[in-house]
Amino acid sequence: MNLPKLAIAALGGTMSMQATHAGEGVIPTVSGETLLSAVPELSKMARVAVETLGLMPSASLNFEFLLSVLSWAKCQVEQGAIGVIITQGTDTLEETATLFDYLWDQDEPLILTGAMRSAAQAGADGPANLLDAGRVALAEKSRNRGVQVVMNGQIHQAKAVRKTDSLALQAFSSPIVGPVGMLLEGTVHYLREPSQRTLLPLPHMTTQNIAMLEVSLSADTLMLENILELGYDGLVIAGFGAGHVSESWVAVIEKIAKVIPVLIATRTGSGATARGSYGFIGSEMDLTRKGALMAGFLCPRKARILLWLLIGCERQGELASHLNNDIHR
Ligand code: DAS
Repeated sequence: MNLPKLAIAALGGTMSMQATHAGEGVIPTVSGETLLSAVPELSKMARVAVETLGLMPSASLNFEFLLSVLSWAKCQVEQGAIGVIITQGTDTLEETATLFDYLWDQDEPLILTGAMRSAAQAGADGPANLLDAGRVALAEKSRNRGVQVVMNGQIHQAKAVRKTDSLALQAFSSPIVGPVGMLLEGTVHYLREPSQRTLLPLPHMTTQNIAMLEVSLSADTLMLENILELGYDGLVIAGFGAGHVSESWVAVIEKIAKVIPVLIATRTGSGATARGSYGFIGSEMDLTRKGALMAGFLCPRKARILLWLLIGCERQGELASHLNNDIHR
């Protein structure tokens, strides 16, 4: 039988983790090949090409490495894969998904998955997530949906998904919009039509540094005051509520925004920044007048990815046009 080609890259994360000695913490050691062997059903559905591109906790992934993973994924599609899966740690999965989604210019699905329980743990979810990811990656109806995250029986759009629980099996959610689909009895179901996506060119620079600061009650301005001196190329602030900062931050932000892009997102974990509701010093209207940009529905981490990419392809002038209040883009 002529089975379709499915490509899988393993990068590490809890899915690949086990303890080398009893009583020690788990570390990434399990190869992609071994992960695949735990899911024999996949090899009945597709000709699977699997590679272990890394074995690391996702906290240690970086942009350069991820760009090389993306280029590997594109190569797989050129070589006939009808879908590609990347397995990685869940801690930074929402950021990787966003980065890839801005750059994935293929019709074929690129699916990210991981696990909340390590390979040797009772009830490990890695094999189930990998099988579900395979089902989604191979489904014709997954085409033209960009990058998606498959975890715990749900499918999430890259731009909407966030890790919202540290240890629970149901660690991922898409605030406001919910999952875009789900797996029921092994079948892929989508709940919405594919939404419009923003595609960006590959960055030709990767050395730009984007700082990210979160506001907090009665916070000092010490770190903020040093952003320019430290040579940052952009700043994202996880602001209060609808995108606000305290009065003491405003003059510093105004100074920084004259030199580098400053993006204000919300630290709340859900919802958009405001545009024209509040007028106090440190409000969204005040900060916008002083040169900052409001991130809309992009959470601070996703806003940082966008800023990094735009600076990397010298298109930061387009930043404002990418920050609209359309949750899907
Ligand atoms: N929290 C772990 C995970 O879920 C570690 C990591 O992100 O690599 O995979």
